[in-house]
Amino acid sequence: DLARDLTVRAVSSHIVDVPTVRRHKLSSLSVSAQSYVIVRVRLDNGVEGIGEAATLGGPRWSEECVESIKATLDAHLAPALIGARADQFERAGALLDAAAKRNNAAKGALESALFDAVGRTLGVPAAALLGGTVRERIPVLWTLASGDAGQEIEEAGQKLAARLHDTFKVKIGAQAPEADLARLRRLAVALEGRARLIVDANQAWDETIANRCLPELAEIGVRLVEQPVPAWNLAGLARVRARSAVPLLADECVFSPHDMLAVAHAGAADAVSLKLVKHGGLLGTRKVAAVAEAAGIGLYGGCLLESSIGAAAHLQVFAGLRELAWGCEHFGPQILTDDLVTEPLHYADCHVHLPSGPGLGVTLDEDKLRRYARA
Ligand code: MUC
Ligand code: MG
Repeated sequence: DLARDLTVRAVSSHIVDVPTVRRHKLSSLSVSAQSYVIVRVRLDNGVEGIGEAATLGGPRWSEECVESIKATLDAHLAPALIGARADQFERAGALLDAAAKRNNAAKGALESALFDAVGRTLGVPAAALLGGTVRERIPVLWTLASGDAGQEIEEAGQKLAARLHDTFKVKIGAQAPEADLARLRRLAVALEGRARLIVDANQAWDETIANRCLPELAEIGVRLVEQPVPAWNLAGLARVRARSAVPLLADECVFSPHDMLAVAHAGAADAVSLKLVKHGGLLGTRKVAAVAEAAGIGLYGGCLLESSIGAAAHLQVFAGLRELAWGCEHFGPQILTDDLVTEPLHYADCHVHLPSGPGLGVTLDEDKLRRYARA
C-alpha cells in the first residue's frame, strides 16, 4: 500500500561542524568551519531520506543559525509532518508553513529529505519528481574570499590549472571600497584572459558608494555585481542598476516569490541567486525561479557553502530549469576538509555533475556524521 509506505514515521536532526580548507571572509562575517543541520526522515516502508540546512557564521548571513534550526525542527516542524504523506510535497509545505513562520532553511532541509525518501522509494531522482532534467552538468564557479590578493591569485591559478573553475566570485565589503578595488585590479591583471570575475558585496555598500565604485568595476571587467546595497533598499538597487554598465545579481533581497515579484516591479536586478535556505526548499526555489523567468530576470544557482548533501539538493532543481543563464556556485564540497557522503560530487571541466541515483543522488556517510556531529 503506497499511501501507507510513504507516510512519515520519524524525523531526526544533527548539528555538524566541518572545517574549511581556509578562512572564508564575507563583508560582515568570517568562517573557518561550516555548520549544518542534517535532517533524516524515515518513512513507514523503512526508507530514509536526508536533507541539509546550511548557515554562514551563525545567524549573521540570515536570521537562522544551526541551533535555532534544530530547535525549530525538533519542536515544531518535525511533529507537523509525522503521519503526513511524504510524496504530497505541496501539502507538506502547507503543514510546515502552518507550524512555523519563515524558518526557510529548516523547512528546506526537511523538504529535501522528503524528496530524497520518496525518490529512493520510487527509484527516481528528485529532479524527475520536479519535471525532469534539461542538463546533467552545470557550470560552476569558485569563490575567492581570503581577502589577501596574493593568496587569491595563487588559489585561482590552481583552480584554472586543474580545469576545475574558470569563473571566480570575489567577496568584497570587508574592507574599504578603495582597498577592494585595488585588490580586484590585481586579480584582474593576474588572471587576464584566463578567467571571468564577478563580485559579491553582501550588502556592504550604500547607494553612494555603489554609484562611485560600479564604473570602476565595469572598467576592471567584472561581469556581475551581487547585492551591493542592503537587502531592504530595493529602490536604491534599482537606481544603481539604472546607472550601471555591469548587471546586478539579487541575493539577500530575495527570499520569497513575493520578494522576487517586488524586485521585478522595481527593476532592481538582472539576475537572481537561487538558494534552498532562502526559498524554503526545492518547490519554493522553483516558484521564485518562475517569477524571475516571467520577469525576464536571469537565474543563478546560489549556495551557502553546502556540503554534497545540500549541493545535490540544489543540483536536482537547477538541472530542471530551462535557462540557467549564470550557471552555479556549488563549490561548497570542495572548500570543506571532508565530505559527509560516501561518494562525493563530480567536478570536471569547470562543471559540477548532477549525481545519478535516486532521490538527491548522494548517500550519507554515517561515520562522517558521527565524526562531525556536535556533542
Ligand atoms: C552569498 O552571499 O552568496 C555563497 C558563496 C560564498 O562564498 O558566500 C556565500 C553566500
Ligand atoms: Mg551573495
